[in-house]
Amino acid sequence: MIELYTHPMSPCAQKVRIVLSEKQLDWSAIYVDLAKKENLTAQYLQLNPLGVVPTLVYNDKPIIESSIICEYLDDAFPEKPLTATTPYERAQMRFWMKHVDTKLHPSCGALQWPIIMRPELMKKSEEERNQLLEKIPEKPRRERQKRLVKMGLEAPDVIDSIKTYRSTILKMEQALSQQEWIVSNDFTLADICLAPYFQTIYQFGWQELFFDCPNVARWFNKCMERPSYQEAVLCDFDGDVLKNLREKGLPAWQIIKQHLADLRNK
Ligand SMILES: N[C@@H](CCC(=O)N[C@@H](CS)C(=O)NCC(=O)O)C(=O)O
Repeated sequence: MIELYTHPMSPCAQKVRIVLSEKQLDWSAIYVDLAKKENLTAQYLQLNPLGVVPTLVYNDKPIIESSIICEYLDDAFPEKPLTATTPYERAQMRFWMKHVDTKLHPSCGALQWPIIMRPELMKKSEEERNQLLEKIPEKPRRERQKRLVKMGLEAPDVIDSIKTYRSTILKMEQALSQQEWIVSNDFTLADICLAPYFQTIYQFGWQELFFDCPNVARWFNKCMERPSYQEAVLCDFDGDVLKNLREKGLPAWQIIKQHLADLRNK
């Protein structure tokens, strides 16, 4: 039995859910309420010492880190492979996956966190909030979240995130002008790992971030059209949810748009 500790809006968990769906595996979801910080309970930390979703449990063994989970699933269930075929393409695939983990993921967090998690934390007393934030195991993440709670979208992380998103989009546009998917004409784990970070753009209505990149737009539309994407991601964003997120994303867009214009004028 495969179990996945997950949250509907977590891009890392979305990646894993897309892989599970592509492979048509049976699995069960255990929802971790990130707004309530269930990810920082002693019980969850035993399973995932980093205190994050996703965690996959298979044969009673927990596996953590979303990209590693995706590769693990492709190894353990090789039917319908999602790994690129040639060694060069595999290197490219892993480059994109690493880029997502180290650059795009923190950037997405800095944009999404002030809109979704911060308001929940602000309902708590300052003491309770600080106690929760102190429990975050890794220092860079702890410090970043403290900054984002304190400064919201005014935090310096936000402009850096917009720069990272834009440079990623431009690199993707170049790659996608040569081939159908990000590393070749085959859909691979690299596409799966990138797509949820465009879901964030889409759900908040920030598509202007890639309005000048037709190949990226084509690629994301094709990702969204896949049954796996609909089953693993879009099913959690029905009309009302999407409407609500678009409303929440609008004030942030004014800030992002300004930073974007500054970047373009440089
Ligand atoms: N490198 C980890 C990152 C996981 C991660 O940051 N997950 C987020 C949701 S996308 C989370 O659980 N955040 C909770 C928190 O930071 O308190 C992975 O790829 O699995």
